[in-house]
Amino acid sequence: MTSNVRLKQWVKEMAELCEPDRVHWCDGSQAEYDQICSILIHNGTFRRLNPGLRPNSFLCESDPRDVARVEQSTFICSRQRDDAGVTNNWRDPDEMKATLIPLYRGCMRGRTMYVIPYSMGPLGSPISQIGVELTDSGYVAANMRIMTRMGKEVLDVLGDNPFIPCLHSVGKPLQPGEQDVPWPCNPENRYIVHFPEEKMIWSYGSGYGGNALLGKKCFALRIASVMARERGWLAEHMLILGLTSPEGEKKYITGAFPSACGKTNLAMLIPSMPGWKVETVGDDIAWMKFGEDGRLYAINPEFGFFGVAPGTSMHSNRNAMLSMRENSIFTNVALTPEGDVWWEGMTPEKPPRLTSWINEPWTPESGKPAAHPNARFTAPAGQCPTIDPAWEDPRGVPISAILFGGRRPSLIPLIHQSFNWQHGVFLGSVVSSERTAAADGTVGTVRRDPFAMLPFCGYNMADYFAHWLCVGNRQEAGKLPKIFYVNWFRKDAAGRFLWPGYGENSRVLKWVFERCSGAGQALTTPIGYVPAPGALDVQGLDIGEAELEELFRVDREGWLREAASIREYYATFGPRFPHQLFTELDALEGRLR
Ligand code: OXD
Ligand code: MN
Repeated sequence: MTSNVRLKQWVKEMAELCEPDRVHWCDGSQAEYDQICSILIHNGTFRRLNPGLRPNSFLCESDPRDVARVEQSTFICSRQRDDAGVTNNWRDPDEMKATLIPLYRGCMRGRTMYVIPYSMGPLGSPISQIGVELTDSGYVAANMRIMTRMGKEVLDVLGDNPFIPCLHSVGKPLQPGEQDVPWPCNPENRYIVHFPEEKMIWSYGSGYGGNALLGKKCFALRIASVMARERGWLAEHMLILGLTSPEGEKKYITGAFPSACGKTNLAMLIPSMPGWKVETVGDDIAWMKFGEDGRLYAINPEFGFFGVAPGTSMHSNRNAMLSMRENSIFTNVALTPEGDVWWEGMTPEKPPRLTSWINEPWTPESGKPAAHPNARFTAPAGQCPTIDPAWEDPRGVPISAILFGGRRPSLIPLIHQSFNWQHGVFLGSVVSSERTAAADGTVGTVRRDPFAMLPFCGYNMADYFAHWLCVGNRQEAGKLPKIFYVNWFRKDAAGRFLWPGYGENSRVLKWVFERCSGAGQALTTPIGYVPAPGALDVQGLDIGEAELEELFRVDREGWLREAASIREYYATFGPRFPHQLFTELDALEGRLR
């Protein structure tokens, strides 16, 4: 077990509150994982997939009411409302505890409380952090073993030091003799709660990944963003990739795109450009600190991928498909008669017969999706064929460029570069995207998602912008990463995508690379730098001059309307909003007029 007095005391207190039948301290071993999976099979939560097709892998169907992150039930409970800011749901911490403690009382009856010590980041890295999750969900325990480094070794590294306490319950106690359901949850009482001053997380009522695997969104983004601001680093919703040129020069790039907008695809991209190579450090979260040399270094705090399955195929993301070929968990996908998984977009042809994610017989004529649009795969990152040799380097990898982006059918060009760091922060602050199925809400409507952190910033977003400005001011400008904005999703008047995307995005990465090494040619436009004619390598690509022009067109009228909408958006933040961003907005309008 552990000598950590605080940890032992907290586990004891939480067990007294939640009254589980038993407490299990996870050691993180394969034998323990196998045992948890056997229990989940016995309970009807997991189904073993055909070992000949998908070794050591499981299918799981959630309750149809518990399929995505629930932003309306996610709270930042700072002492002052203003410290949570206008983009977060706020509750007074004492009031929230008074609501939750009665719910937690006895909530684990009939269940096991798993104690999961986990490290976000390589064990022992100076950038890593340790949390302990208590959960009554075997599904969570199994997923945490893939998504984090967890178990005994973490306790050894933790020693007597502080940790982030994370309490999770599905909120469904069992009466003596009561038969459990395959996916216990409590949709009427869902709370995903963060106490930023205490650095503590309480989650109740949901078993879904982003609400229940507390190392990921709750710790590595919401609580870590608070820690990062206090200590001068950055915790971001970003992929990290390594890009190597045909000459063998390597640069690392991070990218912040809203949920389900292609971070995983970009992180694992197979370049269409001969001689170029992309390697994967992470697909969702980056923690970044300045090194002694003044450069920004990033680690991926996660150990696995919790990716969106629909749309993933050998064509769209071969490396993701190979990452999940074994030792993986699939949630809310469809089952084939052979005992393997399927989802929309996995193959060009739909299979004739399946069992759908709601466990019903399915045929292509059913008229309903076979997999839920937010169906997920959980796969060990180490199984990714393109995993970067430095992905577990405790020092992190040096970052040359930061990309922002979202799904915007019009206006935003394929790529533009900021004039400087402050302008780059402006670009991050106005990220907007069509909503996707990753969270509850209307899919397709455009919303602002600054830095792709709207659902994940653990404090006042206005202070977050100020933190980004401040981080840049403290460093030598020449050592800071360059900042770009990409949009793979611009459409023509007929509604067709102008850019082929996927592997062809390597052409855009090549220009980014060249801009970072000082070679790439650019045109100055009112919104930033875009590739000069001929600077974007389109050799061998079937794209016409007219399409290229449209991809980079800066529609002054459209941008003036966008600037007005940004001004309205900025006005919602109140007095803590940094004036430098208004300066950037004024300058943009000035350049457009
Ligand atoms: C995710 C998300 O699961 O952003 O990564 O919702
Ligand atoms: Mn994400």
